[in-house]
Amino acid sequence: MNDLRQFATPRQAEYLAAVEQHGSALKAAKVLGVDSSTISHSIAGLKKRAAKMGYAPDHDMTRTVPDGYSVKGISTYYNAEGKAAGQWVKSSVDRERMEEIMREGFAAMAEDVPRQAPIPAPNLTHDNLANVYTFTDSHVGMLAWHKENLDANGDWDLNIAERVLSGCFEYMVDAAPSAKVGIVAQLGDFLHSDGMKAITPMSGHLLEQDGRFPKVVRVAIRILRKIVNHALTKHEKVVVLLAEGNHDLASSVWLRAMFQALYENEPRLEVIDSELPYYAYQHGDTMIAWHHGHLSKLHSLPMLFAAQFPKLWGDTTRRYVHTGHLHHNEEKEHSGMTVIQHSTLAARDAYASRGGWLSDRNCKVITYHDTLGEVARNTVRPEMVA
Ligand SMILES: [Mn+2]
Repeated sequence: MNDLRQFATPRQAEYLAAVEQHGSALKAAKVLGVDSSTISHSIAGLKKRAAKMGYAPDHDMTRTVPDGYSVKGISTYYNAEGKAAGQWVKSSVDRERMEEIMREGFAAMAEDVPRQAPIPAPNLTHDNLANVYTFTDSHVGMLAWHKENLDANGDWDLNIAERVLSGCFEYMVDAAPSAKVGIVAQLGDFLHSDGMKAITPMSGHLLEQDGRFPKVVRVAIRILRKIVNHALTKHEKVVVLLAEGNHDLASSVWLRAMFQALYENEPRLEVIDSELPYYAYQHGDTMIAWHHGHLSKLHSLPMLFAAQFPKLWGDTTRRYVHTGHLHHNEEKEHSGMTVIQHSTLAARDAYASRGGWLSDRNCKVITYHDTLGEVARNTVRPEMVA
């Protein structure tokens, strides 16, 4: 069936059939009880979409392209009699539609992920406490060379990332109090690049990447599984945040879908299920919130969280929001909420070194009491596990 109907929504198909049956949009509109302009706008929209896919028979365009692609250009050459004698159809990827297909794909893929078997719970934990293990801007897949950042420990590649990230995380877990709740706060930019092209997804900047993207994905998943499983041995309840960062807009989507599926049979684990990159968790009278830092400035976070989570805000008396993105430490107590910007464990790539952005490398576990707020803190540095 090579006509407009193949591109139509059910509603548009109904309009097309009615126009065909009754002879005009005006007559069809009367029968269907809608305005005739509704029908003509709808059919005009349909023709536009069909043309984008390569179908506009009035213009000799009848060669369509697959879903997820759009027609970039068609050139037809006509013979002396004015008849179409040949045609080039050039297609390109339809970004919006590709993203939609990708999201559908992630959801479908997650259905087949083998489920992690439940891990036995620890015996004794402190009911009032929640540990927040923050690691942000890990940039797994980034390549840094000590000759370019003048840091003796300044190399960063897939192997080093795996060793440092899982090592520091285990160090944090073992050093922290036996809290009932453990929150694994992966605060975004966990993956350095977001697809087969080593560029940032938002602005297209070229990235220094170690290895092929499928390899980066495997290492990223392996690190996170190891970390989450280790947290499950220490805490009665484990909450996992897989935040969106500006380097992993799409990858954070499949990470959340995947980890929800992977731990579906683990009743002690909860993945924070939000596609809005502002996240919050209530621990008694303490509100713990997160935002990678790519969309809002630090000083505007308290008001924004109050507006986005009014009930949680009103229910709590101690409030903390954690961010990353800028790779250095900064902490300030605002009215009603303390804003904590975290450092990163990753080394500096040539881009950051040449730009002069120097920062200390560490990760922190902060322990929150349900009524008293912050009561303990541990800092772990890459050298401690090297
Ligand atoms: Mn970032």
